[in-house]
Amino acid sequence: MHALTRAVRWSPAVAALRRDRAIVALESSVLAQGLPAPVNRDAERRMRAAVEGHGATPAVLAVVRGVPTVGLEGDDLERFLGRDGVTKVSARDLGWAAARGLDGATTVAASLALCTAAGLDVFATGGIGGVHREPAFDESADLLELARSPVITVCAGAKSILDLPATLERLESYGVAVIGFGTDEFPGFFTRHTGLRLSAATDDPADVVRAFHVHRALGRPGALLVVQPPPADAALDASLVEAAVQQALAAARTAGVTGAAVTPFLLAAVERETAGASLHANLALLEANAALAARIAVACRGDA
Ligand code: PSU
Ligand code: MN
Repeated sequence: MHALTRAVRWSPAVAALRRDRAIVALESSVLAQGLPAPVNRDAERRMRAAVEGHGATPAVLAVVRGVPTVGLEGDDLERFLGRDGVTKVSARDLGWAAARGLDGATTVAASLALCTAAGLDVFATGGIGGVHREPAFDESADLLELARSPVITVCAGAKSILDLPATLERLESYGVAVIGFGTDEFPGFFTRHTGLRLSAATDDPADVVRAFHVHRALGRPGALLVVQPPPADAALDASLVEAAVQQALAAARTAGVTGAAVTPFLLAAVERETAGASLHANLALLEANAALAARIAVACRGDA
């Protein structure tokens, strides 16, 4: 058991279950910035049900009116799903969001920081941020936080809007282990295949747990990134996605979008370009990742 920190508040519902059940942490930026209303509500519900269906407890991470929180629920969750007045919070923004009493939706980077502070071992998301393709240098803080957060992180790879070969290279430089689950390729978020080979692949959660224990015993600082392709019936065709991404990048150039706004802007543009098919894929993969994270979290506890 990790030391508890007063800097993080546990919701009563999650706190009541934390002794007996495995917990799967979930991010909130995907709910408040990545997905439009009202489907963000479906996403939250489906992820929650997937985690519970596999015997674990979901805990959405967020900064709630300035308080870093494990378990975003009730009226607070409603505010975040409404999206208005909710700031996108990366790791560096946590202290500031708290100091100003903001509602902050945590990205992968900020969520990993909260996992580490709260002693949570397993985290699920849709796709991590990574190295952007253009126009200027832009690399998501998700990568650096993965390098220093010893957390099993389940995702469908990095978002299709990114430079995936460069992102995978960066993960290697940073010492982040990448394990394919049911694949030996780095998935393309909306697409199942990228042709980017991985050196580790399994379809057994126990392998992930064993690797994590050794990783921790050696004092390795970083994450174990478990990647699985999006479900086959929701995945998109690579050429369709690439065409949509090109359109989205052109729109971002025209609009002069920079900084934290880039990722939400590109995701929304891809959604328009694919007539909502990307949204369908996004929801399906979030649910599948939450389910896999729950299986791993349950196996992790059994093995502790
Ligand atoms: N994946 C999605 N939708 C999202 C994100 C990921 O399908 O909204 C969010 C995650 O919170 C991720 C963040 O950490 O985008 C990355 O943003 P940036 O590139 O600004 O670091
Ligand atoms: Mn950025």
